[in-house]
Order: sequence, then structure tokens, then C-alpha cells
Amino acid sequence: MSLLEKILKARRDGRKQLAILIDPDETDGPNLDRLVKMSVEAGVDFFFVGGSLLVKDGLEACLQAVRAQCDIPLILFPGSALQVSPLADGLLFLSLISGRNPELLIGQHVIAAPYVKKAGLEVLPTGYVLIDGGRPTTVSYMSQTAPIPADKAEIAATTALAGELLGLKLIYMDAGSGAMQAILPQMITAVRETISVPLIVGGGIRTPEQAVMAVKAGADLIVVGNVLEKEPGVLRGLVKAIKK
Ligand code: 1GP
Repeated sequence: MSLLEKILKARRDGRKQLAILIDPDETDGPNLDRLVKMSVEAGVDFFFVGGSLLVKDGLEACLQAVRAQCDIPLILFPGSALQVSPLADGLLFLSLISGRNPELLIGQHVIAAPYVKKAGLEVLPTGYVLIDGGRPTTVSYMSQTAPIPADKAEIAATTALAGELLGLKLIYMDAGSGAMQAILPQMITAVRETISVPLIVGGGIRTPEQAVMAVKAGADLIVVGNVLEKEPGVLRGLVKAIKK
């Protein structure tokens, strides 16, 4: 079954899913091994691997290390055309549709396209919608785009709808890694009620309660990263809460 089919099937069956975001700059060595082990035990659905800015050249080593330890699917979450690797299973081919930076709507895609094709990855065309999480994040700075204000649910909904109408297969609403405030449930619900493709939600989710709120509001797949770098113990509770 393809990665997209897995996500679609879970949505049809009413099963919520969890992806762990691994930033290879932040998590490596024994910390990475521990996170992978805990993810296997807890029943994590996917690893997203990447970041808005990677400075340690550790992407391939990270993919190799995770692959050696488990078969949880590895999906690249690239901040740029440099983050393409055949060692992953799939790639979120992200178009930053909340922004108006042509480089991140199509420019980097043109550069990456031949490498993506050659890598033989499953490509997941994804509309990436950046939401204000209360402070500037690496992604807002690096992308040079303004996030959608947290209380403008109708802008998020129509942006996501435009992405779906353009043929994108997934919508990823993100408050950015380490956001102070996760995306408000009202906004998640407004987007959920407007689109029919699977909805990924992440950014600033630190507790099982927040994860439950997001899935109840309509998220199909939750992404958590930052908190697990500091408190990996939260993982089990997160999976339990989402799967319930
Ligand atoms: C960021 O949605 C992801 O792109 C995860 O965010 O690191 O804040 O959990 P956190």
C-alpha cells in the first residue's frame, strides 16, 4: 500500500495517525536511537525528516540510522531542494500556499524535480499552510512569508481549498516547530469542513490534551517534534490519546 493510500485508508476508517518530526540537526546518536525505539514501542505511524534549515549535513546519516532500526515509513519534510534522498520512502512535495514567495510555490520544485524522480520516492503533493503560532519561527523567517493570522479561519479554509482544487493531495497546517501556540481548534474545524483531502496538523503540540483537541477538531494526522527532543517520555501518552 502506498503512503498516500495508508493515510487515506486511516481517514476512511476513522483512525487518527501520528508522525514524529525528526530534525537531524537536533536529534542524532543515542537520542535518535532512543526516540526510534520509543516510537516503535508506542506505535508511531510515520517519521517526517527534515527542517527549514539544516546545518550539520546529517540528513542521510539520520535516514540510515532510523532505517536500520525499524520499518516505520520515512517521509522527507524538506526545507529546500537540497533535502532529497533515495534513502527515504516518500517526500512531502510542499508548496507553501499560504505565502507569496514564488521560490517556495514552484521555484525549488523545478530545481528538485529531476532528483526527486531519480530518487524513486513516493511523492506526496502537499499544500503547506503556515499559521501564526505566536512568535516568528525558523520557517516563517527562512520562507520570508507571513503566516496566516491565528484567528483568520476563513483565510486558512479558502487557502486549503484552493490547494485542493489545484490537485494537491494533502493539506499540512503548521504553526512552525516550537510555536508558542498550537493551531486553534476552530481553525482546524473550518479547514476540515471545507476540504476533503487528509489534513495534517502540527506546530507547538506538546501535550496529549492538545493532540486530542486537534484530532477532535478534524486533523487526520498530527505532527509532533520539538517537545520530544526535551521530553521523549511524552510520546507514549500522545500516541494513546490520538489512537483513542
Ligand atoms: C513543525 O509541525 C511540525 O513543522 C512540528 O512542530 O516541533 O512544534 O512539534 P513541533
